[in-house]
Amino acid sequence: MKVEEILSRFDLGPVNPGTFYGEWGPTEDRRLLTSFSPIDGSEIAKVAMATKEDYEKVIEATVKAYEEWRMVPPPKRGELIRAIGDELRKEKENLARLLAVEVGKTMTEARGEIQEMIDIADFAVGLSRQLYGLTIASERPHHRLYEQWHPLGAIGVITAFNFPSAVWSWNAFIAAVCGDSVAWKPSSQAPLTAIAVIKVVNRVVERFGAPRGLFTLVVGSGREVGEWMSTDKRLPLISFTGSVATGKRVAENVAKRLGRTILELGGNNAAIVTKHADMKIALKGVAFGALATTGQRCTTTRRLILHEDIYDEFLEKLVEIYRNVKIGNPLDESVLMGPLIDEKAVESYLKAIEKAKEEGGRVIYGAEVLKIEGLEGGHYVLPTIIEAHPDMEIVKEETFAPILYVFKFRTMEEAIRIHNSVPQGLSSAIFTTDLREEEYFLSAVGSDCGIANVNTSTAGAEIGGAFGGEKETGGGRESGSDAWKGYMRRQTVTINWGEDLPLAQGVKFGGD
Ligand code: UN1
Repeated sequence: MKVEEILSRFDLGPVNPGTFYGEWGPTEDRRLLTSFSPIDGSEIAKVAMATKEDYEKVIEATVKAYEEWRMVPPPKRGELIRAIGDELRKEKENLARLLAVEVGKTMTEARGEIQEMIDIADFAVGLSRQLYGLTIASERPHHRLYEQWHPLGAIGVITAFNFPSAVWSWNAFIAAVCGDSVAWKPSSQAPLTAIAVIKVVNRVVERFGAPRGLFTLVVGSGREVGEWMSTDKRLPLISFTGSVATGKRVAENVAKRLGRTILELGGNNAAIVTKHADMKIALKGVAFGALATTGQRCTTTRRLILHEDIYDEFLEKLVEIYRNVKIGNPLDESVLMGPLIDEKAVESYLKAIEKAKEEGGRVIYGAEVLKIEGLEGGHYVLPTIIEAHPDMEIVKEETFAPILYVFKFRTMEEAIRIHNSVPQGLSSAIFTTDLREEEYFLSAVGSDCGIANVNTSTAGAEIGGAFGGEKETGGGRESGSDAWKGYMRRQTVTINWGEDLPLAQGVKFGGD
């Protein structure tokens, strides 16, 4: 399928409006953002960026939608999300293709991302019949004490290029069944995917007669739109996915107005492979973790901690896998690794390798920029393995590229010390068949991450669990489990149905 054909499926032209506030905003007299394909560097289409006035319209519409939506019974909200899930099922292949062209994901991963949206829609539908609070024993006679959960408001969601649609849906579908409305600022590197998603979703919103500003869109620079959103008191919650540096800025802005944040920032995820590991599983788990999405996932395996007894053998086999990775056009179903997102990402890749070498690291595979015939404008690199030391500065940084740093360990204490020695704390994995090693890793002195996996990759979490991490990863949780509570306000209710007014803690007042 040609790019033009994919664009036409979503009614995307050469220049597209970048704001949606119940209707699409203007393109005239707007600064234009160009979306380039990382596959060959070609221009896909342009998008009009929001002015402050456009932004105001978006937030007004989102707030207005919330005011209506909050009184719709949650299971009715769920019906809308179920229909959105069905619409996504129909559009899965088209959306996946557009996403692959815009961010360079392989087709299987692009389909996986749309599937992730469908899955969270299903989860949200079930959730819409739950949203339950506790009833608590009251210390007073004829009193009932319980908690209920109310919608929070219009919320702001800021997403990154690497999961340009799924991360929005983790937030948006959960928020919507909770009774919130959602203003979305997508990544400037993936505005077309966002526009297509909003179009698909709003077909259903319209059909249902749901408020038209329930899911709005505002494309623009982070410096402007991100700043407007994080300082906007009308948005009680900002969910941000991106770098630690920008996340800190968002957190500061939102904290200044005592708003809430859900932060999903950098990861620097490690896999520990012990001498008791099932080699086949460990090799596949590490390779997928390090290479999927060309090393540009928050959950990418960036560090490999190998037991000394299996060190040489494991690396030899891993290098063999790396050698056979087919790199190229991600639309070709046989390709395993596509391009990096842009030229800047290639520079960061080269810079990190240089720094690693300066600090004493030894490249054992990769460290090369690739030019692929017919795709000369694309941003391809060889996946890279570097023998490193845990004290090196570069291994504490998240470089969004397929670079894997390898360390050697002897004892589990040492493995965990290396594992936990970075500022980030998102995902982690251990490969072992030994119960003691596994339990040690999962114990309070084990992995310090929000996600801890056994015999499976650091990447590729299911939507049913809460997603997020500790330390500089920001502490936020999105997606499944009880992450929904972050999108609602808790109200503690005390009801006195007696004929007296007994006070708590035995306090006497007046004539008692
Ligand atoms: C991200 O990279 O921001 O666990 C999200 C995974 C995916 C989500 C990654 N399900 O790798």
